[in-house]
Order: sequence, then structure tokens, then C-alpha cells
Amino acid sequence: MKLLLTGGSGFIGSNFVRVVLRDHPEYEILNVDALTYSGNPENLADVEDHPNYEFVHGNILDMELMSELMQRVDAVVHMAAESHVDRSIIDARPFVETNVLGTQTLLDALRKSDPDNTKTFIHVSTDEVFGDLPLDDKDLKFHEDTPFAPSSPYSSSKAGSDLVAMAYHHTFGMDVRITNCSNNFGAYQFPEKVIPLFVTNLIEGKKVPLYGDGQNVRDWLHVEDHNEAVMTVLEKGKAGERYCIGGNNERNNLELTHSILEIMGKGEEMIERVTDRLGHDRRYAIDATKLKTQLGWEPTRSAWPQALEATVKWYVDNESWWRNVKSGAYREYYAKQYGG
Ligand code: NAD
Ligand code: TDX
Repeated sequence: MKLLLTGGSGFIGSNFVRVVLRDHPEYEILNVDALTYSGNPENLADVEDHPNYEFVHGNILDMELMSELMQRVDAVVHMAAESHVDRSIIDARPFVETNVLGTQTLLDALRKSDPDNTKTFIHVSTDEVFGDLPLDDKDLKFHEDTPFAPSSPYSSSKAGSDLVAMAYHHTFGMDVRITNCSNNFGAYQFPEKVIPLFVTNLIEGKKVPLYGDGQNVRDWLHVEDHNEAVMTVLEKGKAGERYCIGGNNERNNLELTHSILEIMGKGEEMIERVTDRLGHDRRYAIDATKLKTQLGWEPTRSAWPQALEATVKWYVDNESWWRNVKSGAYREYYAKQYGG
């Protein structure tokens, strides 16, 4: 079984490659990635010579290349995206291009190469397409039938791509399956996202910029649990179905920050309250009952605080990885975002 993985050189994609090569030896992976600012070949340095792994440098907007690659695979796991909310607030254009037009390009390329609809297309999406939840009703959670109400340019571009993907199932009968996952954490996450940003700032002796009142809630899931869920949907899921993936692990940002400070032996004075993110979603929470009862998936690697401790340790132990990443182009963005 050969998989086309898009965006495999990013955070979730590189962990997906590692999980599949380690735990699913019957699969081969063909990773196509444009190596944007968040795509880093170093994320896969330990597996680049693996016989079941191949890399192609390319953009998902390139119809000719995507059509060629589709001929060579049995299924597609689509992860390539512009992924950071704050960047989408600065410039939404690449989000619409890659997330919406890129997804449409892949679906058309697959449709041309597979007229009998034998190949599965998994569209890896986010819980942010559902908008946000209030803080005062803990029983409310997103599920597969929650209406879309995205609030940021990032989440609206992901919602657009979800709708296009599902339309190709309804219109052409393609085997499209969508996953909507909550916030991931783990190794190789680009240090613009809150956990690696805060951990690496603290190692560098810098303060951590906490947005607004710090009460915004996220449902944290270890990246390997997410990737196992995607494999479960590939192997046991159904065409035209949506699956919500979550860790049942809600924390507000202040709690998360205190946990990180405690693990790293740092004090409260390292928190710097900064202006809130525009349109900052209050709370995300996922009800993953469908995935559990229909496909038998449950998280096994997200136990808190142990999984957070192990993640912090990874950044402490892999300083050269994130120092390389934090240099160069990333610095310009950091200066624009935080003014320093
Ligand atoms: P990331 O930014 O770390 O990685 C994205 C990858 O896509 C990079 O390797 C990048 O080079 C590549 N890419 C970007 N544009 C491309 C293009 N036009 N052509 C080819 N490759 C391109 O993001 P991530 O956090 O690993 O997220 C992966 C996917 O999972 C995204 O679709 C995201 O929306 C989704 N997701 C992420 C989270 C999370 O918490 N990080 C949660 C739910 C869903
Ligand atoms: O400097 C910061 N300070 C801060 O308080 C940053 C970068 C973030 N935050 C807050 C904002 C959020 O409430 O931390 C929370 C998490 O922020 P991010 O790491 O930027 O993640 P989020 O915006 O929740 O989106 C993530 O989860 C869903 C991923 O980036 C998306 O790709 C995914 O779809």
C-alpha cells in the first residue's frame, strides 16, 4: 500500500512518517512538500534513507506534478497547509491559495487518475472550522454535526477546503474522508505555536507572551495519537464521513503556561501579558465518541502532565534543531508579531 502524504516535512506530517514507518511496515510513503518556512527536511533526517520512504519537492498547486504522483499511489493523506492563525491575520492570501486551491488541485488530480474512485483521500483538518465555544458551559463540545462557523482567515480557509473536499464526494462519488482534530503537541512543532514557543523562549531566558487574559481553552492531543487516528480512519473509516479527533484534555492558556513554567523550574515573573490575538477563539473542545465507538480509536499517548513533560524534554534535548529553525526568516516574522 503506497500513500501520498502532502506536507510530510512539517510538524504533524514528519511525525506521521515516523509513526507509519515504525508501526505500519506494510505502507510506503511518498511525501510531497514545498518546504515553506515550516517544512524542514531536518524533521525527517533519521528516516530519509528508509526503503519505504521517498521525498518529492513540490507544490500541491502544481497540477501536472500532482497528477503524476497520483498515478503512483493507492491513497492520499493530505496535510499540507498554511497552519498558523497569527500568520493568517497578517496575510491571508497564502492560506486561501494553499488550503483551498491546493486541496482542489489535489482532488482534481486524483479524479483524473482514478475514474473508478478506488483511492481514498483523507483531508486532515482542524476543530477550528467549528468556530469557538463559550467558557461557561463545559458540556458543549464540537462533534461531527456541529455547523461550521470559522472565525480566523486560517480556519475559514480550512473550512473552505473541507467543503470542497466533501463536495467531491457528493458530486463525483470520490472516497473522501475528513478528520477534524484539536490542538496537537509533541516533537518537531514549529516554534511559532504556543508550546514550543514558550519552552524555547524560556531556555533562551526570554519571557513568554501570553495573549489577553489567558483564559482561552484548547483541547491538547499528542501528535502521535492524532496520527494513529488518521491511520484508523484510513483503514476502518468510510467514504463521505467526517471524524472528530480530540484528547479530552482541556486546559486554559494560563494553566498550560504554569505547567510549562513548573516543568522548567521557572517563575511567574517570566509571563509577559501581551495584546490579545484579534478574534481570539475562546474555547475548543472535541467530542470524539464517533471515532471511539465506530472505529475503536482512543488516545494512548496524551496523558497529562507526563506527555507535556516529555515534550518539554524533547525541546531541551534538541536545542540545535530549534535554534536552526528560530534563525533566519523566522526572526522577521517574530519581530513583526511581537515587536522584538
Ligand atoms: P506545519 O505548518 O508544521 O506543516 C505544514 C507543511 O505543509 C510544511 O511542511 C509545509 O512546507 C507544507 N506546505 C505548505 N504549503 C504547501 C504547498 N503549497 N505545497 C506543498 N506543501 C506545502 O503544520 P502542521 O501543524 O503540521 O499541520 C498539518 C496539517 O494538520 C494542516 O493541514 C493543519 O491544518 C492540520 N491540523 C493541525 C493541527 C495542529 O495543532 N498543528 C491541529 C489540527 C489540524
Ligand atoms: O504567543 C502566543 N501566546 C498565546 O497566548 C501564541 C503563539 C499563542 N497563544 C495562545 C493562543 C491560543 O489560545 O495559545 C493558544 C494556542 O495558540 P497556537 O499554538 O497558535 O494554536 P491555535 O491558534 O489554537 O491553533 C492550533 O491548533 C489548531 C494550530 O496552530 C492549528 O494549525 C490547528 O488547526
